[in-house]
Amino acid sequence: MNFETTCSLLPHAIDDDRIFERSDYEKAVARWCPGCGDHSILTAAQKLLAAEQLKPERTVFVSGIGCSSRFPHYMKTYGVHSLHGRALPVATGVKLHRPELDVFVVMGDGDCCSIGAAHWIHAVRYNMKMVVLLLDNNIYALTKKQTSPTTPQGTTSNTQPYGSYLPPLNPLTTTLGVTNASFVAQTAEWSPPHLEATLHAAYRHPGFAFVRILQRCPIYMPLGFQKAVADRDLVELMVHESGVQVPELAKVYKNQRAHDPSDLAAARQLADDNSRIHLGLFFQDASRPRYEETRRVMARTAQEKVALLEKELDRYAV
Ligand SMILES: Cc1ncc(C[n+]2csc(CCOP(=O)(O)OP(=O)(O)O)c2C)c(N)n1
Ligand code: SF4
Ligand SMILES: [Mg+2]
Repeated sequence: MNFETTCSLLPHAIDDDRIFERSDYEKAVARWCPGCGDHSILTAAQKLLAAEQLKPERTVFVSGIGCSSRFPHYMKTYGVHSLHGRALPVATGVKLHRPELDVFVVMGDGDCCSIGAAHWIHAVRYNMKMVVLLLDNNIYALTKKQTSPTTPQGTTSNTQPYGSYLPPLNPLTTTLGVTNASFVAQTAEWSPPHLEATLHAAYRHPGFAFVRILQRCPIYMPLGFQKAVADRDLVELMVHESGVQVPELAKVYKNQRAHDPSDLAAARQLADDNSRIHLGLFFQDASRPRYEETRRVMARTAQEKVALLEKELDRYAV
């Protein structure tokens, strides 16, 4: 586990008059391949933090393991590059103990939908306030082209050289099927205006904001999503006054569908429709209960903690 801190994040350096530029959130030069969709997601995240003026020392990016999970290394905030599939339990712990922090979770499709699937289901139900980004390139990229749960049927890979046999898992219908889901959106890294608007909506949501970001991996899935980038007819924008609003895309995508994000049944039906790639907000309900409201760990001073510990130990004194 790699806990990242820099001197500039220490409390003595805090000055509340600070104005943050996007560059204030930039850290190491990203080592992703040229053309990797992760680059534009990183830019969008840094722009969101600057737009919202999030304090670096009050912001945490948590990831698992994968190409996408290198994300925290490139953000000048706190970060935990944890274990494969374990980003959500780590983020849950951070949020329970430090509810005042802004928590962002970055996972790949293997990370979230395979080894981390059990955590994913329960985290959706817990509905703790955090922005959760699924960087879905339909492949295990870090481990060099292994089939993931979202790999399209028939794709040849190093683990399934004759083509993947099973139909892929749909992260949207899965999330929308979990009790207490409160925000489910889909966007694409090749449409920065849509991506940025979606991240804003997710950040403003008072609960677990799940965003599936379709992400190109030109190395191991060179054809994946390329058709949709070249042919805008394959994409359909979901439009609604309560949805993700991107007026400048009205002329870009001629296929548009009115969808009211308060309608869960319609959201599930739409998420199950594979005729086009739907971009937008499938579902939002800001009133759903949040786990941290009932299970918040009370803030205590060090002395109070020691006193409570002593009291607990005294119960076993003989
Ligand atoms: C417990 C464990 N199992 C397996 C691995 C090997 N492993 C590392 S990353 C990865 C898959 C990454 O794919 P994904 O989550 O889709 O991220 P991407 O690289 O595509 O961004 C696997 C299987 C590991 N590091 N730890
Ligand atoms: S292998 Fe694919 S996902 Fe990984 S950095 Fe390269 S382009 Fe991105
Ligand atoms: Mg992947």
